[in-house]
Amino acid sequence: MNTNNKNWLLSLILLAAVAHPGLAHAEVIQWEANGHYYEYLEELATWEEAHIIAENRTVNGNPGYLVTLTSQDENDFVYYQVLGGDAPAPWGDPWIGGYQNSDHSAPDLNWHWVTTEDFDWVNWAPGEPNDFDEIYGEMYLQFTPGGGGMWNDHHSLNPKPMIIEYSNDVVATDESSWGSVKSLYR
Ligand SMILES: [Ca+2]
Ligand SMILES: [Ca+2]
Repeated sequence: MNTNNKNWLLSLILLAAVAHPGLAHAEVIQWEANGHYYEYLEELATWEEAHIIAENRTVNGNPGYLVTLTSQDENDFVYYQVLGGDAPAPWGDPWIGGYQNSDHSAPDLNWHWVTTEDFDWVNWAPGEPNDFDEIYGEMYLQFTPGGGGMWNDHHSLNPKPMIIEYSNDVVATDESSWGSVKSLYR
């Protein structure tokens, strides 16, 4: 695709995002590698709230879910192109779609994506995951503040912005299994 076509496509995508009602921060970008759409949503929510917000949104008929980062290339695209590198919102680095399914696990065990994708590629920041909060544990995934796109495990008590991915390729975790475990989380 030549530069003019790329610019035209980007304009179309941005126009579609601007036309989408109710967004606090509207910019939807498509990744050529997989055709998925990605959006940084500057709406503050706990991880559990963000999970629901994401699953109630669509772009061009593609259902949303908190972003799943399953390769270095995807992580780099989201961090540099969608989030703009080390320039996240000042009130906190955004949620991404990983969660841990037991508060009795070692910090690095039993992590899952909100989709059916395997949690086999990881990008932990040095010293993470660490269950730093001894009271609530740290069961949710976020970009670590100022951390070059690496990850931190965190509790869900502080509202943060989120990154949403949109595609028809992956089936979201069904609500029955999600419902049975989410009451464990903080
Ligand atoms: Ca993904
Ligand atoms: Ca942590």
